[in-house]
Amino acid sequence: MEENTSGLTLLGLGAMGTALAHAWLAAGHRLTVWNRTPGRAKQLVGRGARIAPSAAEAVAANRLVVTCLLDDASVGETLDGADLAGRDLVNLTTGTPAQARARAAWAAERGARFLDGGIMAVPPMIGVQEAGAFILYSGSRDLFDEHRDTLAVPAHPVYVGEDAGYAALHDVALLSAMTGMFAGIAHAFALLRREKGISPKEFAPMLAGWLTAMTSSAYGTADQLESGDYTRNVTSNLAMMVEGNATMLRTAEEQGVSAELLTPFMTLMERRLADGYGDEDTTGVIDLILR
Ligand code: FVH
Repeated sequence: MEENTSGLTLLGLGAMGTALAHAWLAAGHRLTVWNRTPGRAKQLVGRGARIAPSAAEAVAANRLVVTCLLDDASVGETLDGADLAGRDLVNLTTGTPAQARARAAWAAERGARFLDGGIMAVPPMIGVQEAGAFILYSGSRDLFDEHRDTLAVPAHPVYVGEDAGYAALHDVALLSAMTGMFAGIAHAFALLRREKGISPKEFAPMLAGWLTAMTSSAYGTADQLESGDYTRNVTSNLAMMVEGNATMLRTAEEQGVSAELLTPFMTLMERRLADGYGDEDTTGVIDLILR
């Protein structure tokens, strides 16, 4: 396959890879695709995509090569045997920071520039500018700057640093915060689950509004961490919050709900209070979990 300089190659046509392909094709980009299971690529031919017979030939077709595969191991498997010299490799496969750093070194040994990406979106948000999706990037700044317009097509690109591990680290930090929020949502609905007089659909806007209002606490935590003063601008102190925990635990008991989603965090709050930090809020918990 002949190399072209303005097109791009996409390896991986799962749910996310297919959404990326549609976005680039809709924006008029020349796209070469490859997928392990070839049938998944066929639907894109009618939209103008070129199907490469092998991953190596797909890599040879364009300077810019994007991978969106299951995991880091599948990236290694797919690119094994491809000539990466002179390529700009952008890996949108979710992985850990250490995997991203190792993949960056691996790409450099093969003569490629490397950018790791963390997609903060689900497939239907890709290519929909108003959906609020963004993609975190870290690694080669030159690669990012040169391909910024192309990278901006699926979702807003956010560059977070030369350290190739930073995109994955930001990604996982955001997903971890989301996981805690999902735990809270699950517990809240469980409390109401057996109440005939409370409709989940009526409660949902109240819950979403409350969580939205509470997210500004992230700024307060950041300010305390950067100043080193965990008592700065405290509005609800730990001593008061631990008292409130008792009410939450009693209510869970009354409603026949296990408190297992809440207790890990509450236990840490109690430990911090017992250590004498009742005039802080919950920022000190961060120090307790650092190993
Ligand atoms: N889908 C989502 O909501 C999330 C949103 C945030 C980012 N993730 C990450 O994106 C990567 C790809 O996710 P996906 O949704 O496209 O995943 P699948 O639909 O499961 O497709 C997986 C593709 O990977 C290919 N593949 C798997 N193993 C291998 C292998 N050993 N060698 C070559 N290719 C492999 C698979 O091929 P096939 O099964 O069709 O042959 C698919 O193309 C992922 O890192 C998410 O965490 C998505």
